[in-house]
Amino acid sequence: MVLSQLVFLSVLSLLGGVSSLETNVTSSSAFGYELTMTGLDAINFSMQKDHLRSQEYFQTLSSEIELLRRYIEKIEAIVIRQTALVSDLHRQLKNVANVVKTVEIIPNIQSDLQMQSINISQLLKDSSNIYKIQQTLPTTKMLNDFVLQLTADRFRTASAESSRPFHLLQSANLPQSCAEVADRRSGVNRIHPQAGFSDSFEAYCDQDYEGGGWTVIQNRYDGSVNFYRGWSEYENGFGDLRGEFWLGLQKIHELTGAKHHELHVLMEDSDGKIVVAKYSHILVGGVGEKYALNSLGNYSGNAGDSLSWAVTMKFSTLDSDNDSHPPDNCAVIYKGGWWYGACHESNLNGLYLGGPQEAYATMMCWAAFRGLKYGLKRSRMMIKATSS
Ligand SMILES: [Ca+2]
Repeated sequence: MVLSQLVFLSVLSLLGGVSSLETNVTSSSAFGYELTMTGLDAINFSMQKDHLRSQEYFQTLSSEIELLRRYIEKIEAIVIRQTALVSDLHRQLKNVANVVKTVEIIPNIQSDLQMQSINISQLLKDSSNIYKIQQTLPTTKMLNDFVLQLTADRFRTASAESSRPFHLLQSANLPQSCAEVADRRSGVNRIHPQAGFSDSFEAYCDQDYEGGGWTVIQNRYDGSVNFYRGWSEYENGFGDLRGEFWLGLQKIHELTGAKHHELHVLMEDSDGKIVVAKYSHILVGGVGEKYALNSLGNYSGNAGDSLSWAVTMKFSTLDSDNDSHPPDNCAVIYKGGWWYGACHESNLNGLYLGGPQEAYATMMCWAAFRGLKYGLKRSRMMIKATSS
């Protein structure tokens, strides 16, 4: 407004100056010039001010643009991060999907595991059965001995049948036990405990120990004969009468049933110490009673009594469990044939192992003498007919 008024006044001054041009030319021209210059200065000033304002405005605009640019950069960075996050999330989702799939097949895995568990327990059961069967299976040596025994039996039966009348005639003259054998030298003799009732048989007679007349029913001293055997062998006897042997339950039954017999059990340890357990009256039942140890009478001796506990016990072997131990067969556990209860304090038909052992009670042992973790060196069971 000021600028336009000045310009207007300047123009008026110029116009007014024309009418009095002639009268006052010099003074009017100077004044107009000054007015014009003043107007131009004002215009110049105003333009400079506008220029400054424009500069300020542009600076402000530039800084705002710069801020905007930075802001955009930040947003771009955020977008990049978000993209990365989204990508990561996508991967995680994939993983979750895989986990879900796995979870879905867990019931199948569980079912498979159950099947495998059943298979394994069946395998264990089968293995256990096989082990049990193996334990009752005879060894090659046992079979060989058995075949030899059968051959010997057949030969004896054949010879007995072919000479029956003579045999019967002979029987009447045979001694009933070793105590009646005329020959006073120790050795194998034929005896016939129950003439006319059962067959005669051979037995080893000890005529040297305590006045002689002893029938040896068990003899062990070097482990050359396997004593871990089945029922029929313990019933009929096995081994060599001139070496290690078991006379046989049927024969022991016949002897002790026919006459009053005492029993002496001689034992020796690895140090050469010899002890004896004496029993005044041994009586072994028949096959119907599983050859039960029906009596032993009174104990005496220096070995200690580790057999009286077995009175009334039936005989058990690896294939005939007649013990008083329901869950297992003591004969299998303790590797012998004996009058087991639940299970024993003596195991004279156990394994032949010399001296102290880690194993418990599986060997030829006698609790009161050297305990149940000691394998004895010798064992000899003898019976003798007495008048009492
Ligand atoms: Ca049993």
